[in-house]
Amino acid sequence: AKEYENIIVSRPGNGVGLITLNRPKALNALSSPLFEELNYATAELDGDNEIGALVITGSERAFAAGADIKEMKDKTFADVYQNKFLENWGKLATIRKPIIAAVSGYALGGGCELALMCDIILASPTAVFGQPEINLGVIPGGGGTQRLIHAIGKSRTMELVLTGRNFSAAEAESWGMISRVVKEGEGEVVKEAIKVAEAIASKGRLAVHAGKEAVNAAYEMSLAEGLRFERRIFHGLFATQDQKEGMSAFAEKRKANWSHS
Ligand code: CO8
Repeated sequence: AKEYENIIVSRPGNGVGLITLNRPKALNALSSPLFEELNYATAELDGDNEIGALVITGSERAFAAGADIKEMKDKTFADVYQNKFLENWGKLATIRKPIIAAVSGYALGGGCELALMCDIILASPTAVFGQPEINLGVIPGGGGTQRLIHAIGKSRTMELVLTGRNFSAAEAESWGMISRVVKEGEGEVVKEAIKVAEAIASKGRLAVHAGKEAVNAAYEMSLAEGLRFERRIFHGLFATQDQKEGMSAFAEKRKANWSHS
């Protein structure tokens, strides 16, 4: 197993891989080495047959307070452009297994964008979201302006991106950016995220991957194309053992035993 310095990888539940961001002194600021480790760990869990879903979390105080400002401070345009600075962030969105963000405390800038790259967001009542990049003389660079639009609409996205103001878990919930706010208490949001991940991991993997792929396609396609894409994937699942098993189990009034094939 690989040794990590900026994250902790564990397996807390049935079929669940948990990645805990672990730079407490910097409020989990997303440095390049941290993101390299995160990409490595998510790819490894994605390829692991024992794992059906992933959870990414931080600490009670901070999910992640953004990209590492101290690392970025002295970089020039030539540095960031030529070295494709932070381009590898996009890799997270290519993971096939569902990823749940369990957010407590600060999820600012790149931290908010990291949560938005995940498939499901659960938040503690203490969560504080925001895209404060405007206060640093820049704009979001990890999808904030694009994914937020889809999640909460133009007017709110404009307000948040242009004022840099923070917003609460309750606001994020009322706008539909997150699934829900969990009950207060230390560790509650991670516990709840693990439960959701276990529920997903207990299903047939092929159908889960297909479901994620189809939902994500809605971001890229027109309604007509998306509906056709969905129908084709739906048709394709009739070639799987899990479809035979799932429907037979229903008819025979028993629990399905997925072979993930
Ligand atoms: N980068 C580096 N270090 C950080 C960061 C950060 N983003 N956030 C906090 N820290 C460090 C602090 O410098 C401090 O370190 P030290 O003890 O050495 O001084 C330590 O963490 C604790 O922080 P504070 O003392 O500031 O703690 P407070 O409780 O007083 O404040 C805040 C907490 C409000 C979260 C405050 O730390 C803060 O405002 N942080 C910066 C938030 C921010 O602006 N984030 C956006 C960063 S820019 C970004 O994310 C761009 C994304 C681009 C993605 C591009 C992808 C392609």
